[in-house]
Amino acid sequence: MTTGLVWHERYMWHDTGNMFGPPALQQFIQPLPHPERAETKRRIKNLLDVSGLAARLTPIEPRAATEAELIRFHDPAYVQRVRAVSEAGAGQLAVRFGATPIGAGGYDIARLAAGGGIALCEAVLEGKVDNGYALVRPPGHHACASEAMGFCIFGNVALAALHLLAARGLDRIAIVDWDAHHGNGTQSAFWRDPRVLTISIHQDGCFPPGSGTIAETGEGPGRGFNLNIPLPPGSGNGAYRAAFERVVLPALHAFRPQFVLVASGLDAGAQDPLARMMVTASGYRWMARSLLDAAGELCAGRVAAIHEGGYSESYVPFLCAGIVEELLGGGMVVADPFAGLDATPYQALQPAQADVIAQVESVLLNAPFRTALA
Ligand code: 9RB
Ligand code: ZN
Repeated sequence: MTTGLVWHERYMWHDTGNMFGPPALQQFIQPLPHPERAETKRRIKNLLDVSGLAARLTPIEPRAATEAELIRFHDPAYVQRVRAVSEAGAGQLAVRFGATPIGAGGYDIARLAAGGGIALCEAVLEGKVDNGYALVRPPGHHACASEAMGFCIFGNVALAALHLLAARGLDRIAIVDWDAHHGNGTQSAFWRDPRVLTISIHQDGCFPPGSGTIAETGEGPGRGFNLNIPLPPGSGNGAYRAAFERVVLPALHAFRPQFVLVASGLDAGAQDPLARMMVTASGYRWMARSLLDAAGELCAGRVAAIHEGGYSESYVPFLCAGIVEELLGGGMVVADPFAGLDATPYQALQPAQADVIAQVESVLLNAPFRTALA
């Protein structure tokens, strides 16, 4: 396999500052760096480099998404506001839940993140690489048409899908979001659009507040083309595997995408400070492998993973390396130093988790593209 890697030093310069959390925390605790900071992502790149994996990857140069590309999803007034705050030096973009600061130059970096996903999709479509990973920041899956949210400024994955539709003439794209938080922004981008099947597996009731229920399935022509799998806190490899076997993979086979995009958040990992899930590197590897196998059958293996959240400085690099190794075709150069977590009690599918998955299975059985479901 040839696997592309999108990376740019400038991604590390997106400045989120050191004010995170509710005011009551900030009053008494020495300011902490924002969780969505460069360090985790730089440590991923470092591990890819020192392990020799990066040398096996094809570098894909990102470019800044143009304003015309951004407004395929975003409100032009919102794009101008992001630009104005960035040009003014810094500021808080989020109108709800705080937490989405931007620093000087952040507008161009956010456009480079969106453009990184687009560049990767183009490289895959042109056959320059078979698949790839875009190690971008800021992340994107909470960003809405006219609202920054949850560290996300522009909807990187949504914009990549819109590019494949608008500029490359594709008409069926699947997005699988394994970030521990609900991919609400991506969901909103295709809420009424049957060309894009959006699937989010996330921790029930984590972030954004109140978002990501099973009942959110899309509207109008898009009805049935959005699947949410809100798993209970504490879900691990067994729950994620069952969600894939019973929902994600059957949905992909029924929908028959021409391209699979992954919103690759690594905060479902067992050591994450911003979520309460228990996925290990072997769990992320298994999910990556099963998506690659499905994409191999359905769309010539066209898979582009675009980075989202993931905040454990010690674990996230190993989760990402595992995914990248699967993209490269398997094998194990970078073993999980925390593989002992695989044997944590309750890693196997639990009844409360199976119950949620069964509910989503029945939503899937009524999906408009269900005819191919045997
Ligand atoms: C704050 C709140 C957050 C915001 C974002 C995340 C995770 C994002 C991610 C977690 C907690 C609320 C600062 C609510 O990784 N997505 O993939 N907390 N946000 N209230 N306040 C004051
Ligand atoms: Zn997340």
